[in-house]
Parts: sequence; C-alpha cells; structure tokens
Amino acid sequence: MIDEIEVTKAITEKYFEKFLSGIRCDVAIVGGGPSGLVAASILGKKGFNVTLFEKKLSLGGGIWGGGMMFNKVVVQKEATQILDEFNISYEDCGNGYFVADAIELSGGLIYNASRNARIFNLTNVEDVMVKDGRMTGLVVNWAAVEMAKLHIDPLTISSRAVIDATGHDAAICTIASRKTGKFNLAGEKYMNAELGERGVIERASEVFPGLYVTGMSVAAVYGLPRMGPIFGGMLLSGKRVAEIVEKNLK
Ligand code: 48H
Repeated sequence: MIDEIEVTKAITEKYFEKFLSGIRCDVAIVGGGPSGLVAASILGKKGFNVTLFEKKLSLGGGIWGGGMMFNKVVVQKEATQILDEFNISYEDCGNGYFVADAIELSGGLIYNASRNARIFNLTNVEDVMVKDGRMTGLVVNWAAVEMAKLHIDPLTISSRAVIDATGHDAAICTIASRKTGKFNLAGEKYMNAELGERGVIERASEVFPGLYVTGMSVAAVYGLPRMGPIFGGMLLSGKRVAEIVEKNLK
C-alpha cells in the first residue's frame, strides 16, 4: 500500500533539510549554465559547501539549443580536458574543433554539479547582501513570484563567495553595480570569437569584494566581444573562477 502522505512527508522533510544545510555556505553560484555548472562541480569536489541557484525549471542555460537550435556544441582542444573529467563524449572535427552533443553536454554538466553541490532550481536571485563593503550573501525568492509579479518578500542566504554565472545579463553584477556604486559594467561587445573566448577565461575574476564573475557575464562586465556557439571558453571560465575562489577562500 502506498501512503500518499508519506510521499508528501519525504519530499518536504528532505527539501527543507537540503535548504537549511545551504543557507550558510562557502560559495553561492547564481546561474546553472555551463560556466556555473563547471564552477559548482569543481568547488564541490574540492570540499567547499556550494549552493547553486537557477531561476528556470531546467539547468543548462544556453547549451541545449547549440547554435540556432542545431543541438551540437563546438569546443576547442583546451576544453576537452573538462569533457574528459566530466565523462562527456565528443568527436574530433579536425582543425582543433571538437563537437559534443548539446543534450549529453547539458546532462553531463548537470549530473556532475548535482553530485557535488546543492542545487535549487525555480529560484530567482533578486538582490545581494552587502556588509562592511563586502558581499556576504544573496536574496532569493521563487521564480514564480517574479513571473507573477506577486508582492512577496524574499529570504536570504549567506556565503563567503558569490559567483555571478548568469550569462549575458550579468544579473548579480548589474544589481551590485547599481546598489554599491563601486564599479560599472562596460557592456558586451560585437562578435569576435577569438577575443571573446580568450577574454572570458583571462578576465574571470573578483569584481567586488566577495563577488566573482564567470562565463558570458565576464564579457558584460569588462566589455568583451561575444563568441557565438563555441562553449570551450564557458567551461574554462568556470574552471578559472573556481581556482580563484579556492585560492581566496583558503
Ligand atoms: C537565478 C539566473 C538569474 C537569477 C539568470 O546563459 P548561461 O548559459 O550562462 P553562461 O555564461 O554559463 O554561458 C553562456 C552561454 O550559454 C552563451 O549564452 C554563449 C556562449 N553565448 C555566446 C553568444 O555570442 O551569444 O546560463 C545562465 C543561467 C540561465 O540558466 C539563467 O536562467 C540563470 O543563469 N539566471 N538564475 N537568478 N537572477 N539570472
């Protein structure tokens, strides 16, 4: 006999156990696209207590649709080491280009992140917490609250480091820039894949004390070109920001 109420009890008990274990964490990542998922996996594997928030129902960000809905994803040689580490297959297309299936890449990155970090989907990060000139956490609410424009107050979580992995929007840096007045966003530039790919890796960094940026948000913050449907830079930018956060938190 299945008791429906036991099902309800199991879900709510385990959900709130997970939520409570994440409200004071080492690293809070906003955005479950390629860069955020890689950073979450790497930092979680290193032993940090990592919580990732994604406002959509599914994680994966811009990976699923490949280029113009052709669901294959190009990565360059340097990034294949991450695919190997995450057990994601790819084919050599010659001239230094490798192609992964967008569905396998999304699934593989999500699986690895969910094994090493605590993930909350359907959760919108709507504000940041700042104390004594340092980002100390995030203000979160159900994505449905934002969508329905309901007047419902959010909750807060604290973290030693916040990573903005929200893609083109650079949502967290945008809020922090407006509310602290301590830095400005230069805005993403035209397409130039070579410069864009290099830039999002090299300039992944701490932009404000306690606030780090990775992936496409790096381009929005530092005024770098976009790169189109090549994803090696996103994976390597996630890895780079994880290295910086690890060094600073230690
Ligand atoms: C919770 C949020 C919030 C919020 C946004 O866009 P993404 O895939 O991000 P990246 O930087 O890892 O990858 C970028 C890549 O997908 C891309 O767009 C490329 C390479 N473009 C090149 C080009 O030239 O166009 O994922 C960001 C995620 C999304 O899933 C959002 O839903 C989520 O962040 N998100 N989650 N609270 N406030 N804002």
